[in-house]
Amino acid sequence: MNSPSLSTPATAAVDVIGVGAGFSGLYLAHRLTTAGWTFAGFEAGPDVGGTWFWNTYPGARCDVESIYYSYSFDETLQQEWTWSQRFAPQAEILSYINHVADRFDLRKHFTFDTRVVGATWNAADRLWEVQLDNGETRRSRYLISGAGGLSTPKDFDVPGLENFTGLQVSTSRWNISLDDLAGKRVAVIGTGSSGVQAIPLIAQVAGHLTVFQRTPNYVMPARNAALATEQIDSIKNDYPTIREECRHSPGGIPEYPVTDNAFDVSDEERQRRYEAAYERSGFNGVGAEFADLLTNPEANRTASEFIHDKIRKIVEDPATAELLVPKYHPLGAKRSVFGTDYYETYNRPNVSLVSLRDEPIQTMTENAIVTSKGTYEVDAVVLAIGFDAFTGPLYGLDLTGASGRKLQDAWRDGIRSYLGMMAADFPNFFMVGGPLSPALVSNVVVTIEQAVDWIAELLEHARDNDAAVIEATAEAEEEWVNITEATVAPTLYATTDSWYRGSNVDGKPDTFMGYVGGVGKYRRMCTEIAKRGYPGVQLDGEAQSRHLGPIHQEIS
Ligand code: NA7
Repeated sequence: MNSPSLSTPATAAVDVIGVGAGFSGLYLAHRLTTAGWTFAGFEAGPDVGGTWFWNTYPGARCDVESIYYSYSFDETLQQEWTWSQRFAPQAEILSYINHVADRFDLRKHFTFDTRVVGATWNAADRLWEVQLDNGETRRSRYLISGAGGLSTPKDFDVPGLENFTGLQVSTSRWNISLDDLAGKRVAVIGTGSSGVQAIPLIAQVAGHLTVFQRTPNYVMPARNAALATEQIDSIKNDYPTIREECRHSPGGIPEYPVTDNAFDVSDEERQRRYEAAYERSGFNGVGAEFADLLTNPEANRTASEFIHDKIRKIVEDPATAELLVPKYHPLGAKRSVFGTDYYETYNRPNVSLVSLRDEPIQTMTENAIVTSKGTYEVDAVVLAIGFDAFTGPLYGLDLTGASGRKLQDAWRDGIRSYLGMMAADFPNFFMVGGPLSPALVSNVVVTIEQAVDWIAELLEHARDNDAAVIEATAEAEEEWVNITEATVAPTLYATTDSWYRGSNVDGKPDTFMGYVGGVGKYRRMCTEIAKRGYPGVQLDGEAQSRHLGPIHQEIS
């Protein structure tokens, strides 16, 4: 195959530098090298897997069903891989990613144990100068981030943590065995998805487990189960249809259409539907049962109270149950959590709960957590405190754009992007599932595949037009920011502090970091943008149209 490379300057080693070897980076490498581009990938970890390489804590699994949370780009791949469970555990997802890397011979495109620590746009040569943590600089025409949304752990902002001399581990960099906690007095700080998955398993081995909870969350039962042979056969027969449904759905999974509102039905019917959703579980669970649950606070209250009742029924100690009841946000407005035996775990005699809303941590000593109300002696502390989502990994690249400004300065007052894939003033830089894309609130693998394909086609479009520089216009970026804000504004997401809005990291601007109009609509819009010659995108500084225009309103 002839190289499709542009007349790349002799100093540019490769057409594309890709960051990360997780779901995004691997498909990027496959898609672009198959099309003939030269590609050099850099991965900070020692092997492929991204999030699924690092998050090895007990109980780690994806809460999107594995048959959907997997690549769709190759029919043979999806026929030959068999998932064992509805929600595969981390080790199985990592095996799958390794299988994909082996099957398509993708490791050869990556340098491992090597982190991208800086990148500067060289306007004269029209390429990126990319600095690596081994001191080398590499050059590429395009720079594409597949660094993920949840790959930079949040700073350990627990006061006095440095005083603690016992065992300390974080869920996102788990480097001990569960047995290391056997018989110990263990503290878990944080009750998001990671904490909720780990807590029941830690409780089984710990001498005593104390959970330090800041914000109680809605935890719905995952209902994980082995997949039966007949189910697997039927899925494999239907895969093309299932994948197409995912691509055109709101959240990247096949969803049965819900059009009625919570008060359209009787109280009894509503309860019946919530019960059925609770039994069935699945992405968004009870929170997806009526169309207005994320827009009408009264409607939401019916679903929230349904979960409150479940908690009060499961947890035997009424005082503990009340602490676990989520009362600071509506169901679904912050990432819902799916667990196995989570609330039941608080019935164990060796488990207790501390509410940090009632008694904040003041400091830690060498062997204790000191709150405003008491001192809790522990041998081990497990931090499950989350991530600096989306911007953490991007700012880690320390990008300097065309005007000499850093990305973190360009976004200081609010996070911006064009379609979640490009940023004005950062030519030839692309993000797979970046901020303001649907990645935040969808089955991210669907968004990843769509973004990689769209970016690949845009590179081909530029090549066909003999253009070397691709850049989103500031006008189109502004329009996309406005569209994402207007889409989220009527929803309850906008009213709730969460990592979705950067509220978990001090100093982060308040921007809801996703597009909530649905992956189907987003895909159709991106396809239409390509069809119309990429409005909002400049090739070599020449704008076909500087504006995105009314495409978003025109697409249903
Ligand atoms: P999350 O969902 O951000 O959860 C972090 C938890 O840690 C949450 O309960 C936080 O309380 C709590 N937290 C954070 N910082 C502190 C401090 N300093 N002190 C006490 N408690 C703290 O992260 P996860 O890793 O569980 O899940 C991330 C995503 O991965 C998840 O949403 C899925 O998409 C997969 P808060 O709610 O902020 O009050």
